[in-house]
Amino acid sequence: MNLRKSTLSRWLAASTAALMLAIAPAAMAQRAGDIEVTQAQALPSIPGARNGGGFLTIVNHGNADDKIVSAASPVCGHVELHTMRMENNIMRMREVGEIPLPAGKTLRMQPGSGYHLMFMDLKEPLKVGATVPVTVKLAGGGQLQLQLKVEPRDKIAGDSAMPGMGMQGGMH
Ligand SMILES: [Cu+2]
Repeated sequence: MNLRKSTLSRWLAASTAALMLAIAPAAMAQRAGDIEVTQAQALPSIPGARNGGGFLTIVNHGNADDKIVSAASPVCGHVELHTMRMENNIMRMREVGEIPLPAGKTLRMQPGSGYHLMFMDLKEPLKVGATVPVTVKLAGGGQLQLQLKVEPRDKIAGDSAMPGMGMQGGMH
């Protein structure tokens, strides 16, 4: 009896440890060194569109500048680093080689202007409620394994964004 009991409890302890090991890397990967992702979201793709947008809120807790140098995801052919701005009243996106993460600053990617991740050649549409696994590589050597939540536009970077701000560029 004693033997069976201790075998069972040992098995339970072992499988609990295995489960925790399986969960821990995903949870901890939101942070790599001084770089912490506090929000990871994507917009639902427009019907028929082959591209989609991803938006991160990233805090650089450190004293040294860092930058995003590349990103990848299994949901699409490849991920580009983009910036968006108004040029002669037309919204233009262009690819950039890197996205800067200045020391001590928070980068809040938002639809309508500035930096975003662009999912090129989506394998299937991005729908609200889905998650998009994305690996982000940093110049400092860090790597983030993220799960971007597909959410409606008004929920993106919404925790401290001011109402109406960030959308105005797209209205004119
Ligand atoms: Cu883009």
